[in-house]
Amino acid sequence: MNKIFKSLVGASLCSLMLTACGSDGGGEFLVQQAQNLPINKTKYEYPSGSPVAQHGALKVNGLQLCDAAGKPVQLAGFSTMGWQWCENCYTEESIKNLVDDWHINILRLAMYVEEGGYNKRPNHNLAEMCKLVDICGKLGIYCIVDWHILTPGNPLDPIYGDAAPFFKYMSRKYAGAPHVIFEICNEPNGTEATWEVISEYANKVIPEIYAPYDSIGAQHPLVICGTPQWDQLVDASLVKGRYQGNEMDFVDLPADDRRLKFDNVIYTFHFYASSHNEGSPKDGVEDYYNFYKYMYKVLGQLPVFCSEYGLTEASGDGNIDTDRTDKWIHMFMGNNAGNQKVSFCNWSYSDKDEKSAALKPFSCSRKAWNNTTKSGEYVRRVLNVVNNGATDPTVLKPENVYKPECKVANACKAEETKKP
Ligand code: IDC
Repeated sequence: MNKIFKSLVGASLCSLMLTACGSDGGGEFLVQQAQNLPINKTKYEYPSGSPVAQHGALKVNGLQLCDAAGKPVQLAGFSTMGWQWCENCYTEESIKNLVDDWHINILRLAMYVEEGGYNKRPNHNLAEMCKLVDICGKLGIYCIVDWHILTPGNPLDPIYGDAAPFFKYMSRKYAGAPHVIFEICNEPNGTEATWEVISEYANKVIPEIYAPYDSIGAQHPLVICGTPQWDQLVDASLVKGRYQGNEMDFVDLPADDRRLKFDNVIYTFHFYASSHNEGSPKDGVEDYYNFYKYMYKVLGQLPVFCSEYGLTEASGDGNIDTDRTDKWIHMFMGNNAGNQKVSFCNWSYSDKDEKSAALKPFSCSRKAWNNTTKSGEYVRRVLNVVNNGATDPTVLKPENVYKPECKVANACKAEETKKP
């Protein structure tokens, strides 16, 4: 392809977690810890009226993510940045502000494995992860435990060898806690990371996650599973030949159903609006790389969770495109072949010096939690509309709804303007 991407919990539980999440070591230490950790049987009490108190344990039903009462649920919030770069952005105070002021109901906890993350300081990262899971529980919002692989892009690479003990540890600790969601691998990428490889990895890790839930008789937690090419070839489990590098990105391919055989799994899609949009022509087909067209259809075939999106280019920086982001979010609100409501987390709640960050540089050290960038301001407004029922004509503009019948980008607009 033309490289479109380069693309609470009560106080007693908290203290218990802090002791259990303490010292440093990793690797064998974690394996041993996971083995010995008693399976948690704590009853969780979330603040009344909070998102988790309202919706409880989440369950995929067909194409739709539903709540404990079987009603469709759509979560919207943020992803953290890799906290090795801005740990001071994630405190109980900052997250409470996100809940109270920005109306998030989910926070994705992006724990990089490489690039100075978990593999460098396993127990420090484990402790940080547990601290943040506990804060989300205390505030009554959902959180995603994200094993943030990125480079290399093969989740089975030996460098990610702690995945199974990590998930075993986390699931024993949080078994039955309805606010905890597991994302087993961020963005598989590269030619090695085919659906066969990803599903082999998933078949290894998901049973580790489910086992403690089985042993206490709790419903399996929601597991978010990555898809090839940075979470873009979302239907790779449904067709033959959808893999990175074969230049067959969005063409129709023969059916070959190799979906995962677990009862609470959802597939990941990520977009960065300035890079992933109407795309470009190829082989005389004007909308060959049209991401909207592709995902409109996929959302009628698979349950999908957008655990990361940006307004910028795929680098996380560069041009910001709010109209094209509107188009994606309209699609997530149900404008798709399955009328599916898709949950979404923005990259990123941080003050890193890049255009996708929600806060301006140095905001976190000053505890200036509302010191928004252009991207942050847009996301804040969208959350106010989607999660808080506000009316705001500056975001989610009706003219930005994707119309599948308009084959060529902007064709409908052109047709409409032609009308007398
Ligand atoms: C980027 C960060 C950037 C950091 C880089 C490290 O924005 O500050 O230097 O990671 O690799 C993703 C990844 C996510 C990327 C983000 C932007 O999941 O880790 O973060 N992105 O490039 N996929 C698409 C874009």
